[in-house]
Amino acid sequence: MPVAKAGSSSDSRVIAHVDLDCFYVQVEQRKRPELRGVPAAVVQYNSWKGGGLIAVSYEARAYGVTRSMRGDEAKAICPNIHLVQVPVARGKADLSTYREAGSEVVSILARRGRCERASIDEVYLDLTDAAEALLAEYPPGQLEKKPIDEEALNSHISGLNSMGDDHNQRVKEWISRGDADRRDKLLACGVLIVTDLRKQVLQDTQFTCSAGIAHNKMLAKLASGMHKPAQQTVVPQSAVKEFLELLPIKKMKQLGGKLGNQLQNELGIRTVGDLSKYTEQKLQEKFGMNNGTWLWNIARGINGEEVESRLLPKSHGSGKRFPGPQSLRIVQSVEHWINKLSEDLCERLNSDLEQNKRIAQTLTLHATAFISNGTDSTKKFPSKSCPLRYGQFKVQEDAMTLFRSGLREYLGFFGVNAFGNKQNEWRITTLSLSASKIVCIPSGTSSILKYFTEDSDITASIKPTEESERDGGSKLTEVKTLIQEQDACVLDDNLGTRALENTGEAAPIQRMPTILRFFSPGDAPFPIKKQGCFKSLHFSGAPSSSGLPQLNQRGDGAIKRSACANSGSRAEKHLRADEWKYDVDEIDHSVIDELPPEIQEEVRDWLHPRSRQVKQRKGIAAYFLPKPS
Ligand code: DCP
Repeated sequence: MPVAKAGSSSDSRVIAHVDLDCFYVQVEQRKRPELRGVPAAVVQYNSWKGGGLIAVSYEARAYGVTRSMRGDEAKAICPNIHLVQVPVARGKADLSTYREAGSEVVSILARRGRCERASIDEVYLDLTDAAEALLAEYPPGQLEKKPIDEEALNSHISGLNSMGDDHNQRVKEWISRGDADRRDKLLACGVLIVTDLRKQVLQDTQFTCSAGIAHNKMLAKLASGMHKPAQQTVVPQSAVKEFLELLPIKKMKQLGGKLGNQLQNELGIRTVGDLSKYTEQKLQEKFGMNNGTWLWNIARGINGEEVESRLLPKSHGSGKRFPGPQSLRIVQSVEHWINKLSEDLCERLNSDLEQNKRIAQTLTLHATAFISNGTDSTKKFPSKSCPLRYGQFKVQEDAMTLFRSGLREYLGFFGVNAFGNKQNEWRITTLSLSASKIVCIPSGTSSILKYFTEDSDITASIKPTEESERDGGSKLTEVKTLIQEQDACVLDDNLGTRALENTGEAAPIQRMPTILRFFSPGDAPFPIKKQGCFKSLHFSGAPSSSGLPQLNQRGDGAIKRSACANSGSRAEKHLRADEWKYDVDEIDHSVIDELPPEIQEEVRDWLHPRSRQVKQRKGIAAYFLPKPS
């Protein structure tokens, strides 16, 4: 749900959205330079009709090739197109090369400001500090004297009528105008900074990217898509109204779905200009206070959303599609693929743990399904979540429990018994697993780290509570045979990373392993003794710039969670204010006694940060930034 935030004072920020051009294609072009400058596309691991296209070069787009096509279709309209198959591992697309390439770019972009990795190939930057510093170097009347890079002169300035031969001259004048207001001057500095960054990305990685520069995230994102590839677009405050006027509301973030449909169907609103004609009160009456204010704001280009300090992905996901006749129809086939997805997911969780000292806390299973004889296609297979236990077999086991729980609920919509006679009526067409709620492990907790990397008996003893879930489950004696029968000609599809980002997570179905409760944000149940009984404490996520939980300034026992981010001064200023709160004295120490002996001491130390020397920790960027030469 959108959150209405005040936009006041946010219009002096300098925010950029950087998006790599036809990203997977560029990664393949770097591996095989002969693919540069020619029509090319990356296709899914799926040979049916030449495979589904997931990334298309701009040369191929000129022939009318689009992402929604299959390889054969693309060849029909562009016979000389080069189709490159996405790398494959475990019978499914392996996106690790693309993820790593994305990290290379992030490490460069993060050098100039707060950086939020928004997807595999998209980044938001808050360049306000850098722009202010640059502006300070050039006092009034001096900015025009700064030599301007040719690439910056190719920028598109929204609202500036600069068509024709004098484009670069007009842009130059706009950038160096002595009489511009401060906000425009800051944006002009943003133009110069983003130009430098894009050039650096190209030089170091061989990738081109496009960018949008504006006073907020929403406008920057919309702007980056205006001129592609390898271009940048600026939206000054004075041009916002015109910029948004004819924009279809469906292009706005969060209006692509239900709320957007409601606006269209119930009020006949097609464009942002249409939306801006409604008063805030009217929108609040129709859509509630929060949504109403948010809609009123976005219609005016007001968006107070901060750029979060995050260089690493928010979640990990692994998924696969089973289209048409390849749909899965027996539990054993589902289990086979869940095991594959779990392997993939665990590999990434382990590497995140090793490299970045981060752990994920929630495992979610998503699936799409249909009932072969069913008529009601509106019923969706429910996504199911539970606390994530580290170790491949545990993930496999928990994912199967989630699947059975989801299947039972899904079939319940149709009055079908999940594991009864009619079990063959269901079909699964996509399966995916995601690991989310990722937090950093406090620095210095090396034995906690070990606990997560090993398949410890302690976690093995914490089994999902819904034993009954297993009753109708897998009796896997002949799995391989069954799989061969059913999935011999499975066509593989890469689900894409985006699909896994926003999950509607259901409530946990099991009690949290004790150790996980130490790391759990949200409403995790942390048992404390209170008048002889247990009560739950509310933890809410609060990144801090240090690697350790700390007492707050008031010394009242509030703890701040460690941030997985670089700790620049501005980044610190914008950390969220909510905190993990507990009263140290109220914690039941028997909880600690449950932990493996080697970590008990560390956890005790952690719970009493006052007695602990808080180590200065390097920002997470240190994991990415190139070593000084
Ligand atoms: N991707 C995917 N499945 C999708 C959409 C995208 O696997 N349904 C992958 C391939 C893309 C990458 O994500 O290369 C980035 O997606 P974008 O939407 O940013 O598209 P591109 O970078 O390919 O092209 P553009 O230059 O239009 O941004």
